[in-house]
Amino acid sequence: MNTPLPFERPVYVSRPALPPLTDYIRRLESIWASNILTNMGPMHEMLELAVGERIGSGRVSLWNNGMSALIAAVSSLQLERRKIAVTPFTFPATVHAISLLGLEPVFVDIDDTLTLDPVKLEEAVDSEVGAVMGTHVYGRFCDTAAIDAIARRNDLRVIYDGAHIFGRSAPVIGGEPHRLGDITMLSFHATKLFHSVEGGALITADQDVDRRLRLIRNFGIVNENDVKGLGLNGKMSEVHAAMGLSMLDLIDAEIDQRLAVANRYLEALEGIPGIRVVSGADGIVQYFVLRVDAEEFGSTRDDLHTTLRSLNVISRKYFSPLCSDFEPYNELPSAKHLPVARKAAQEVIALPLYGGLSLEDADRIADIVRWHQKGGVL
Ligand code: T4K
Repeated sequence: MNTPLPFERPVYVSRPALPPLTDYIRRLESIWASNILTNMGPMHEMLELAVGERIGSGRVSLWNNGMSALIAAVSSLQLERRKIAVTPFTFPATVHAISLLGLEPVFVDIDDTLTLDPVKLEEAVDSEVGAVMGTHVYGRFCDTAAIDAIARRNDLRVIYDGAHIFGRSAPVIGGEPHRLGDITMLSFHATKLFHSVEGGALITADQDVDRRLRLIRNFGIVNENDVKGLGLNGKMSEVHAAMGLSMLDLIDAEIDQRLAVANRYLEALEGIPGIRVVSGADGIVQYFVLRVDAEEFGSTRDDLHTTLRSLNVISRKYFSPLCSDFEPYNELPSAKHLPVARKAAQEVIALPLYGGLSLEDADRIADIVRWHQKGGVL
């Protein structure tokens, strides 16, 4: 194989899809006309309904980002026990949402699915643990049935960080009640398959939880004369909601394009020793992630990452280092022994995946992986 040529411009791990500008401007014009810019205006209400319809289950509230939504989710559960069991294999937001509220994360190892290991979870639960927070990493669902059973036995509340699950996921969430836990969070950040530039949502089947969440979202304000409980400003603005509405019109086309790119990668990477593709659930194409078995591949994930970068392919090591290794957490006793998560963090690499990536570019990226495996050096 010839030495691959570098891409002329960086190829990023993700690129936001954008609606036609005219479509977005049409919505902005209506905002200009109404002079309502935020505080649950008409765009917000339309998007909340539309996302709810697409999800097809539970009550959906919109938020200004996934992280504030997670903080609100934890806060709304009014836990008496001060610890929350959580995966270390996630984005820092998941764990910070626990710690910022003065609660303590208890890290629980993952299994080969890259989500919480139910056996380890049950071992970690003691009288101080009041909830569990799992991440459906890359759109791979946690074993929600097993977690539900553990939660019932131990009187735990359950939150799912579903930052990555938006896709053709409605039937997946809607089909089985335990899929939602008490609350599931979605992120609508610009780097997500569906986005509103910044944004997020919470889904719950519990009417009381939903009511509390809506209070928290707006400073705890009940009415002009009353504030009930603590709250924050978690509201999604009208300009963000307008973007969400415009993006909803595009989302199925974006999913189709991403599936085509993902399938092309699958073909082009076939037969490379030491490479395993880790995909999301059906119709969830948030990331295209490889696990690199250094021995079989003949090189480490880090070396592959360096080669890709040298050729202008900006792959990412989601999620490495583990959250448990970061400074706020690395002294916790539960941060010490997480062998399965640690191995995963050494092996994962996310290749560029977005609708605008051409199939030829996917081939070129796969060729770089193959060339690197065959011992190519720059
Ligand atoms: N839980 C989980 C499991 C999460 O993954 C996340 C967020 C959250 C919770 C929190 O949800 P939010 O509060 O964000 O709603 C990015 C995103 O900022 C973050 O939302 C996401 N997860 C995380 C996995 O990825 P970075 O630091 O990797 O982003 P950045 O700026 O390096 O972007 C990645 C690439 O995307 C860039 O190389 C270029 C491209 N890009 C990025 C942006 C922002 C664009 O092309 N255009 C853009 O506007 O965190």
